[in-house]
Amino acid sequence: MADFKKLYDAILNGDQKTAILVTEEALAENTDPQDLISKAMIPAMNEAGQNFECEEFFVPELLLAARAMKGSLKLIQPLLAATGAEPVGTVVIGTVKGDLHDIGKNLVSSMLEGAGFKVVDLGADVSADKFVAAVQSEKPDIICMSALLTVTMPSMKSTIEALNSAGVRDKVKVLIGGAPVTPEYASEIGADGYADNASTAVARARQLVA
Ligand code: B1M
Repeated sequence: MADFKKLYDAILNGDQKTAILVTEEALAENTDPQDLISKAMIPAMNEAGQNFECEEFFVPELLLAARAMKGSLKLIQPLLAATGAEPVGTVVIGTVKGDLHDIGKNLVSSMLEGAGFKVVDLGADVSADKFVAAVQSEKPDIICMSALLTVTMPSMKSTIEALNSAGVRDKVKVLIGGAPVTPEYASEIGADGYADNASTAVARARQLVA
């Protein structure tokens, strides 16, 4: 039986070694990787965020928690991305300019790969120009933008404006997501869709290429 509590505590306390060990044990017992993510890993990151808000945690603790989460995710990502099928579409994904949060974006990226999409991951802190260049070179069906900070959400709007100025907006669908993003914001800035988690992102992406 997978030790969800131990994984939760290891991530919250930034103990990467234990997080990796517990994840390895759980996967060896055929625990569903999605359960590890939704029942232990994301709740631990949420508590890290709450601790940060009430000043029990500071940036170094957040970094350690993120490092532990990434250690576990590295083991899980190949399982999410395993597919031998022809790509159902191409997605360019990135965290927008000014924003360094990449864990959620990486999760969305792996789930899209697992659903059969070819994913071109531009990383974090991606400028509007870089998104435009990737649309021109990769000719994706969809671009996915992630933002975790309220102050970086406007970068989503400027990226859509840059796609318009470059004359490529009508060649690609735009999906956005990230904790502070809302469906209302998506329609306000002219995105084609919004997803509040990685599974929904896959469902929306499928609808957009159908
Ligand atoms: Co930062 N941080 N952080 N942080 N951090 C938050 C986001 C915050 C909510 C914490 C808090 O105060 N409670 C807060 C933002 C407040 C706000 O603006 N609303 C915050 C802050 C303030 C900051 C700094 C400004 C702190 C400082 O320096 N004073 C700073 C900013 C740096 C920058 O980006 N320029 C900062 C820095 C960092 C670290 C670098 C230390 C680290 C990030 C490490 C990394 O990612 N490599 C970090 C972390 C770890 C967090 C928290 C604790 C966890 C984020 C996370 O990974 N969650 C976070 C608090 C929280 O979220 N509860 C916080 C787990 C992840 C799986 O969930 O990313 O939400 P999430 O992704 C989900 C969905 O949102 C969705 O699907 C994912 C999977 O279900 N989704 C998409 C995400 N992207 C999508 C794209 C899509 C669709 C769905 O496209 C279609």
